[in-house]
Amino acid sequence: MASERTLVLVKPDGVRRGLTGEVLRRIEAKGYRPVALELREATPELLAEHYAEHQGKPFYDPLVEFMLSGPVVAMVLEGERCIEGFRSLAGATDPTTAAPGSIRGDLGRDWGEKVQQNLVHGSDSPESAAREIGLWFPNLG
Ligand code: DAT
Ligand code: MG
Repeated sequence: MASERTLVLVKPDGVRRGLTGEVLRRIEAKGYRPVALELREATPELLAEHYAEHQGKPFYDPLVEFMLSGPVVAMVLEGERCIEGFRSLAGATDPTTAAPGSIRGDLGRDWGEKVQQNLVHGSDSPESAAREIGLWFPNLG
């Protein structure tokens, strides 16, 4: 299968807790390579597009507020099947029950917030990846 790309975010909780290096270590140890990487402040406009599928859900407003609470590290990874591969590294959405061995399972937990603070985002399909990479890195060739 041809190599593919995915968009990964270390969310504000991960940056705040000093876990960017640990996330990158796992990504690189797995064999995926960043082709773009930047410490970035999200904006409400960018997040409205990024999380368009979640608009109207009960956790949407807390999600946007959380994603604006500090810088994120945005990156594009490349590698064969890296979209599903990174989702597997990340683990399930709920960090309390995400499998040990995964980023969310090893490093995340419930903090009693309305929104799950689960350290990382990864695109969930080739269509999402293309859309999200275009949003976060419009000039990437
Ligand atoms: P994922 O990040 O695993 O792709 P998602 O796209 O369904 O999950 O949701 C986006 C983010 O919204 C997720 O990372 C955390 C938050 N979230 C999702 N479902 C939630 C819920 N039921 N309660 C609180 N936060 C939730
Ligand atoms: Mg998602």
